Amino acid sequence: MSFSSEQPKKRIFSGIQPTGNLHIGNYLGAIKNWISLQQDSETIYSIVDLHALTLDSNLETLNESVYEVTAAIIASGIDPQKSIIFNQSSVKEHSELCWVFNCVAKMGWLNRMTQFKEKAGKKRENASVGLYNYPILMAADILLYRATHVPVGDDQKQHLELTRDIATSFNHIFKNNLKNDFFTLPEPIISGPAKRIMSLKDGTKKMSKSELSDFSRINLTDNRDNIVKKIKKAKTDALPIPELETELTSRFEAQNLINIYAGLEDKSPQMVLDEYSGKGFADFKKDLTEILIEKITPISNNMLKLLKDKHEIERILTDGSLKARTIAEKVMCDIKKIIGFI
Ligand code: AQP
Repeated sequence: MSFSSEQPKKRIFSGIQPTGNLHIGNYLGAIKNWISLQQDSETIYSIVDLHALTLDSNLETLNESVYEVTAAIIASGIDPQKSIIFNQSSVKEHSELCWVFNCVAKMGWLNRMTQFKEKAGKKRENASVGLYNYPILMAADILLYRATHVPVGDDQKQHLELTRDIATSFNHIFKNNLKNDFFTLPEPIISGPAKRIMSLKDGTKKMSKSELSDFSRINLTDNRDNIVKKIKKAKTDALPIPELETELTSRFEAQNLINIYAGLEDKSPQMVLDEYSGKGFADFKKDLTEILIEKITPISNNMLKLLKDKHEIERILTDGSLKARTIAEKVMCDIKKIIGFI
């Protein structure tokens, strides 16, 4: 696949934070889509290490996490021959464009972002300015490559809407210097029953790398024993599995396990209910455990193999960075001309 800095017909960009072990939420909500997209599109996938700086708790493990996350996405099926894989900090234009967008976006837009509210929590005054600005950097990541599509989990939908607002605003502010809109508006790709996988301990909370309890998630590095224990302990309710999806709406934990099963097996939740309705969760959990083991074990084995050769991971990232920079430098140069910088 060859990549140019011109506006492509279809170009995919997505990123993942090096903030600890990836989990099945990351896999089903993002990476699984990334794999299929690389067959027929230009695909650019970034380990977004600048985003990881937004929380102090990520700093200690940052370096190690970059290797782990890179290994995890390759082990899951992202092919460095087909996709550009690179670490965000190695392409300085991300930060440069972020500043331009800081001056395009409005405070009111950022004040509406729910992820900031969730992550900053009650100690908002102590949150970093970077955490507040996170969606602006995300807009720069996407628009720097003039991406047309962004595969993300449901949790990132609001940030993508902000990216579209920034692109529209940029096109409008500089319309006198442009023949046509410079940025096309990127579309989200959010699909399937696994677009928001919830915590195994609380079906109202997103499964997350930074949640303290390891029992809240299935990591891509979990072994058979861990998976058995975690699914056994996963919260459910006393009712049997229902016939219809509508009967799951207020049964958050039950719905989450059905969605995980459906996502892993490429089935709709209704197909899973057709198979299990009337049964209790004990039988269902046994089957879900086996499917998880079958899907995750090859990924974690592959990942461990890749992590034995860190130089190879560095080589892949350096190669990806060179390719990413070729596009980013040209786009940034165009943007500077449009703004009027000399
Ligand atoms: N629970 C989830 N269900 C579905 N998709 C998810 N994603 C994350 N969690 C879920 C998707 O995974 C991609 C990479 O996410 P990220 O690591 O860059 O950031 P995040 O969304 O903040 O993920 P975490 O796990 O919650 O990380 P921490 O705890 O470090 O903040 C994105 O496409 C995301 O939608």
